[in-house]
Amino acid sequence: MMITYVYQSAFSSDDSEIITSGYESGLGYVLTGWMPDEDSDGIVNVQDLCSDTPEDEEADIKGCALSQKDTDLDGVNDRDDICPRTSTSDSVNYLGCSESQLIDTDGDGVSDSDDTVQKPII
Ligand SMILES: [Ca+2]
Ligand SMILES: [Ca+2]
Repeated sequence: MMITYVYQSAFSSDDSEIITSGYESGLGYVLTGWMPDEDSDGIVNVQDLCSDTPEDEEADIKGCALSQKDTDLDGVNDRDDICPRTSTSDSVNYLGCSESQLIDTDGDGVSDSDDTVQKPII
């Protein structure tokens, strides 16, 4: 027999688990699932790529907060990295910026490494 739920919801009773329930005609509300969420980031453990997500940060759909990611692989996490897209061959300062990302020859506020239109220097 196939059960069709006309309404489904997910909630967490104490933030360490995600419980799903549904409403089935004739039965009322029924429990449909339970999965642990140990770091309470809203992503269940089986889908969470980053354990121990800090409570004060929001996790993405993979369960990772900015402080747990390093998108440009420069050794500085995305929360602290003010220079995204650093070349992997460059060394960086504590803010995740390489030497070339700090140079702004035309003074327009865009570093030379990201600047596609250099203003003429007069
Ligand atoms: Ca997580
Ligand atoms: Ca960087």
